[in-house]
Amino acid sequence: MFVGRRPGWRLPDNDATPEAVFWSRREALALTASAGFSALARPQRSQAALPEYPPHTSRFGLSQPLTAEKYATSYNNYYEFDSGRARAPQAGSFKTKPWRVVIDGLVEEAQSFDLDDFLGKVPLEERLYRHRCVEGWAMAVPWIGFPLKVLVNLARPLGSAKYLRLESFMDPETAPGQKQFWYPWPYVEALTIAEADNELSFLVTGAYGKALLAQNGAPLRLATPWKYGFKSIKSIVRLSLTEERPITFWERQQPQEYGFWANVNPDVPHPRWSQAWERLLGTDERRPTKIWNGYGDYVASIYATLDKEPLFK
Ligand SMILES: Nc1nc2c(c(=O)[nH]1)N[C@H]1C(S)=C(S)[C@@H](COP(=O)(O)O)O[C@H]1N2
Ligand SMILES: [Mo]
Repeated sequence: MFVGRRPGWRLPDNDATPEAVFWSRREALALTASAGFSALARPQRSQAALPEYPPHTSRFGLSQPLTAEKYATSYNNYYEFDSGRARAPQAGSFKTKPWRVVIDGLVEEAQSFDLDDFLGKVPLEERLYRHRCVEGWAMAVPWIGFPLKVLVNLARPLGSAKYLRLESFMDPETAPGQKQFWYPWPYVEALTIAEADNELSFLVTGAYGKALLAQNGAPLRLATPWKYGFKSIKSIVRLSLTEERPITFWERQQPQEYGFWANVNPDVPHPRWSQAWERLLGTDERRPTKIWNGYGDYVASIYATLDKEPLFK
């Protein structure tokens, strides 16, 4: 019998919410959901399911229901397209194929490749992850993708590399938000090497059993579920290993409010609101925020020697 340690984000089959059950429950709840959602911008609808993608009912699970797909794909945050409430890109004109990705900086072998070519070679898996936006809403999504370290290790980082900088696309013609010159475009995020190497750090190419939709960050976005959602950078075109700590998009824009670390903590309020509670997207439920968004068993050790850093901002 296999008695290896089972990661907490991986539950036995019978713990994962069966899609049909969760759907009927969420559809019922949707009838009572507030009118706010009906006013949202029309999101890009489903692309064809990709046969090579793992099935919905994977062995990765959570102890809470998934967020209904229609909320996770319509209540979005994507400033390149819309800084308003809906924030779903008018995705029709956003071309995510072909998509080139570069990995460079302090590496032995910089690479530039077509994402589809790369995805033909890397095994994809499904993970049910919680997501906590710094603004107080939360969701749980069945992402499809592969561990971030798979891509980073391809380029063989040098010993001098201390950070991974991730950069989104730049194209103000298709992304009108990028004409708002007061933002420091392109969107940039960063992790330490230890964070990027952590098993939870995941590059996402799909969700809900399908190719990722533009509003969720197609064709390649990050998921670091123990950090506030703004770390989960969308539509990545470049990953660079650096020695200096990169200044991230929100840190550059509003350093009093947003820092580099952005780890979830109910006890450290945002300067303008409490982080003690979170609102579950698509429901009327509120529940207490968990430190590290509930993923402390996997990530707290990264920070054991960093107690002088502002880890929760
Ligand atoms: N490039 C880019 N990535 C981004 C953002 C953005 O505006 N631009 N918003 C971030 C924020 S604040 C959150 S909460 C999540 C939202 O992801 P979702 O729309 O898939 O829920 O994306 C993050 N990644
Ligand atoms: Mo967010």
